[in-house]
Amino acid sequence: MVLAGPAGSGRSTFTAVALHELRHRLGAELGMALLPCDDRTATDVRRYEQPLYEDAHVLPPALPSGSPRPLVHRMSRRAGRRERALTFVLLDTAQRWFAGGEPAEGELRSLAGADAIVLLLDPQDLTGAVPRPVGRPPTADSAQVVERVLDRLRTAGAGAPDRGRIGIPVAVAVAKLDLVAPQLPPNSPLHRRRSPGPGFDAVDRSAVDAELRALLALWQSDGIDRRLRETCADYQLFAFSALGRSPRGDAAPPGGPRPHRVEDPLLWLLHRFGLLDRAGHRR
Ligand SMILES: Nc1nc2c(ncn2[C@@H]2O[C@H](COP(=O)(O)OP(=O)(O)O)[C@@H](O)[C@H]2O)c(=O)[nH]1
Ligand SMILES: [Mg+2]
Repeated sequence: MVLAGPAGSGRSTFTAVALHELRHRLGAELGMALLPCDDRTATDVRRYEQPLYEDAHVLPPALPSGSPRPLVHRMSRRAGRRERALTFVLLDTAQRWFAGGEPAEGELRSLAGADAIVLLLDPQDLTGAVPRPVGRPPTADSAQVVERVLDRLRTAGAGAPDRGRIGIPVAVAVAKLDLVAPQLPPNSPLHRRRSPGPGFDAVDRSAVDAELRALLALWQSDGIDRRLRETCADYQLFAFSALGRSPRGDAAPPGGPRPHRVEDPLLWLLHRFGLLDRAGHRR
């Protein structure tokens, strides 16, 4: 799974918090084990977790530094007598990949080999969602990054193309939902928490997807949705907050991350890849 998005959209924070949640909370809830496949992954995961969970510090903007390395875990789950397992590879991307110009060879290779994409949108780029911070560089624009990623995915021939469209599952997620949540109506499905249990909630999934489609239109960003519909055979819209509230400068919010729906894109993908059944449906 390749994680893409503009600089500062929260890719590295998502990586840290989603892995932490999978290992410490969701794993037990879903009856699932997540084990690093090699020492390098174990060391790299610590570089993501330590600042946020131990040093109470936001992640350095330069993470991942150098050539991004995939984090490789074995994910396994017992369902009845059978064990289902998959190799879960997460690649947090370097910003320069999506900054424009010709795609580099390493970039195309990673995209061509990806089984799934998680593509983050920064709500600060969506007109009318939250004000765009002064000084945010024009290269850090979510709509532009969506264009580039879709373009590169097609060039790389990711997945078996489906009638000319990108065949692999694409999860598109509005990050930093805490910035947007106060303006949402009280009955918005985005406020809801996931009902605990070892399943994938398809009803909640379609409510959230529909809500986000409506919100993108409201935020004058329905061009993004149109583009996704034209180019992706299998995509869904998500929204999450990894931290739960805004950091103050470089200090992580007191008490550490309080994520909201950060696991949603992963649960959808685990469902798509056969590791997780729909809630109430057991194989
Ligand atoms: N309010 C809020 N800020 C966040 C959240 N996730 C990340 N950020 C902040 O957004 C900035 C960029 O995050 P980072 O993960 O480094 O983005 P990346 O460049 O895409 O890897 C940092 O200051 C983070 O603390 C969130 O859930 N809510
Ligand atoms: Mg980063």
